[in-house]
Amino acid sequence: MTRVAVIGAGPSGLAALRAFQSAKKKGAKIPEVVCFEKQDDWGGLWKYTWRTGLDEYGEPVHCSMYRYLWSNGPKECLEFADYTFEEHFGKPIASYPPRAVLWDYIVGRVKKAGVRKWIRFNTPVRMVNYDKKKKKFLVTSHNRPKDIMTTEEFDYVICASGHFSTPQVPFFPGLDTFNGRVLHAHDFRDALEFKGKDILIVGRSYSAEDIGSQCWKYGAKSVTTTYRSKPMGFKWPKNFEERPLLQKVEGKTAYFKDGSTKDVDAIILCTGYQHYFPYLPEDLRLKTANRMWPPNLYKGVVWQDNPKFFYIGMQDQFYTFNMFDAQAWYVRDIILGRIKLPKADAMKKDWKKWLKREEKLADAEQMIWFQGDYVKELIEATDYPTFDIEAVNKTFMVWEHHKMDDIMGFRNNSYASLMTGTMSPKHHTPWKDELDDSMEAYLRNA
Ligand code: FAD
Ligand code: NA7
Repeated sequence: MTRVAVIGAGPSGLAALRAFQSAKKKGAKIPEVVCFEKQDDWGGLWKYTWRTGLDEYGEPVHCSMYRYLWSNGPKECLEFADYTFEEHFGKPIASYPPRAVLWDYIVGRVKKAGVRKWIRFNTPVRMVNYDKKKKKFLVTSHNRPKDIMTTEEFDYVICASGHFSTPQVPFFPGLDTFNGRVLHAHDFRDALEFKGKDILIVGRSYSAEDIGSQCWKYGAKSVTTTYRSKPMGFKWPKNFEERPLLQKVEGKTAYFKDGSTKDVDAIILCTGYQHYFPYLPEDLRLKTANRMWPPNLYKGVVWQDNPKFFYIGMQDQFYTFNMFDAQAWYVRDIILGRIKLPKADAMKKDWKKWLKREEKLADAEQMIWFQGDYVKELIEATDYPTFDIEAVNKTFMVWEHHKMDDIMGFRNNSYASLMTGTMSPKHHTPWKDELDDSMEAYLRNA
């Protein structure tokens, strides 16, 4: 029997499981699917843990999410086309759910699909090799509770282990003698730790924006962010400011590129993540920065040098859950023989065309339209339920405007579902005043 290994049970890996299960439900004969997951539960980054550093087995903690995290984009843009929020919660809900609500939603679909039995939890993949003679992958995994390493043969491998977990940590002179806490966003958990403190945030992207906003919301005395390329440019509240790049730290004093200084209590490095696959050999390993079109992937998923090896979710992301679905359905259909791959040179020509277009993208709006076009192309090739991509792009545009208008208030807006047409209700409490991020609080009717 044909065997498929899926590495990771986050939203991307779960999309792959759901894709196969949905084909089976429609009567197709599907391969045996085995999903390896290093954590003790599913949901990937959305599965919160208080742990940082190493877990109970000595594995690097995967989670980069923190308490009080609310969706940073409208839920309407990430909604599954085959399982709506309304179906899951039994009623329309507001547009920027906290982490626990989104985790519940992700998990709801795969519970319904009954695919948990395909997953081996607490089992990190240690190595994957391709045996050219046998034309099989040898996947070595480690059952941590039993401490047993096993090597098994698979016909296909889908790598869905995420790329926002291994931090990218630059050094600034004086960090080693700084008289306060220094941490990377990956290890940030509870904003209350920084209540009453002056904090410095390095970076200008989503983590910097959101961790800075959270610390402000939970009572930091001041938030200073420092940028390398350009400021974020939002209308920040009065104790929140942006400065050019940090040059050095002396004692508790931070020195910036414009010659200014600021005394701070803690430094949070929101400097991004690495695509890091320690379990992959050279000939299968994707090497890329965090970008909209990582190279060497036909249709963004097929590994050019071995088209029986796939990646899901490796792009920088505006689109998330439904893009992972589009990718998973596409990969499934290649494996099921429903989509025929072209020859190697034609695949290369195709992804290079996308790469060329990506290199010219000038701003977030162009990136959104680019990613929308990509998702559309994949969806048209499979039986994943179609939805109005242009309307999703337009919702993203409105979201961007809402952020520019009011960075601490954009989450108070609501949008219409692009799957059901239902307008989402407004949340009962403004985001900046709602300190309780539990599912019960969020789902409570006003
Ligand atoms: P992940 O969620 O990272 O899942 C990968 C899985 O692979 C994990 O379960 C991990 O344990 C497992 N794994 C890793 N290595 C191995 C191994 N060797 N063997 C076995 N298993 C392994 N997206 C949004 O849509 N909205 C948001 O508001 C949002 N906020 C975010 C906030 C933060 C702080 C971060 C870091 C990301 C955020 N994202 C958000 C983007 C996020 O990347 C996606 O939502 C989604 O989690 C990606 O899913 P994934 O399955 O590709 O990766
Ligand atoms: P991103 O989006 O990859 O951004 C990384 C940021 O880190 C970006 O602003 C970079 O600056 C900055 N960076 C990286 N290296 C340095 C150095 N050496 N000095 C200063 N600044 C640096 O990662 P995020 O963590 O923000 O977001 C990842 C995901 O988490 C995202 O999907 C969200 O939904 C949540 P640059 O912009 O290049 O000047």
